[in-house]
Amino acid sequence: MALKYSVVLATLASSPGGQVWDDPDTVLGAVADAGYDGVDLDAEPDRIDEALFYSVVDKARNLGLSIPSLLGAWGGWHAGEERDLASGDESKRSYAVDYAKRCLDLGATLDEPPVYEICAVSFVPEYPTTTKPLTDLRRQFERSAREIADHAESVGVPVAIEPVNRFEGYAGFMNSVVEAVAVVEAVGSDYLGIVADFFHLNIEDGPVTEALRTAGKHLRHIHLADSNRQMPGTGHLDFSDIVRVLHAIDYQGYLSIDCVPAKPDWRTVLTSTREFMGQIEAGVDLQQRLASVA
Ligand SMILES: [Mn+2]
Repeated sequence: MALKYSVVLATLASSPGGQVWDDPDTVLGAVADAGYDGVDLDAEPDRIDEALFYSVVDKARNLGLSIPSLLGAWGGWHAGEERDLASGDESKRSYAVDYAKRCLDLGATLDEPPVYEICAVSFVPEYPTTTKPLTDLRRQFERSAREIADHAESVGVPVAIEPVNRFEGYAGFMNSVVEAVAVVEAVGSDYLGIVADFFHLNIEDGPVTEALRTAGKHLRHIHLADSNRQMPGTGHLDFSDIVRVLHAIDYQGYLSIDCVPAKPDWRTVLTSTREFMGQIEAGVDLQQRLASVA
């Protein structure tokens, strides 16, 4: 079965003219024309004007675009404030949990519940290793994940952990899929899963295909990029192998473009990614047909 494709719209905003909140008709029109199935919107209930948010939701729907995911902002560079789900400071940790709960409430107002993403990111990056004890980070993050998953269940909106590479998240904590699986299984909620971002996986996990199998039934959403965080086809990931694994684990979610910065320009990112993935999928289908007549 054909895979479904979406676009993390925040990633297009780094290219002139690609900011959906400034020009929704142009950006959403280009996404629909390029053959996408959906768009991922920013989860900022306190910052994005409500009327603007729902006008974008309506425009997307009228173009036949679903909203498979809401993107949480966790890094200081992205959020502009401290949102630390692994903080040892209880007031800071609960501030981040409250942000997540408001995002889930926002997701609950949409026709189809989107997957909402959470990450463990320190406000001030420490490299090569965080100075905070890993056991403390794990305990605090798991507590946050459990509180958020409880809320997710009560409002019927799924939540998923995105492991983030050491340069952007905590260096040494929640960087890999296997760490996320451990928290997901410890919490044990059907409403808590995993987001696999190929750029992060390529840095922190083993082969991307192996990491996808490790995520397995917990995989809720994918951030699509090549090993260099640019358009698929420009790095060294084997997308034919990736597509075969997604079929093998019966992945039902979307692959959403998360290529930053959007180069050479946002329109090329849209059209080239969709064309490339279409060719990859067609090649995998042809291989299967050849095998079936051998
Ligand atoms: Mn991502």
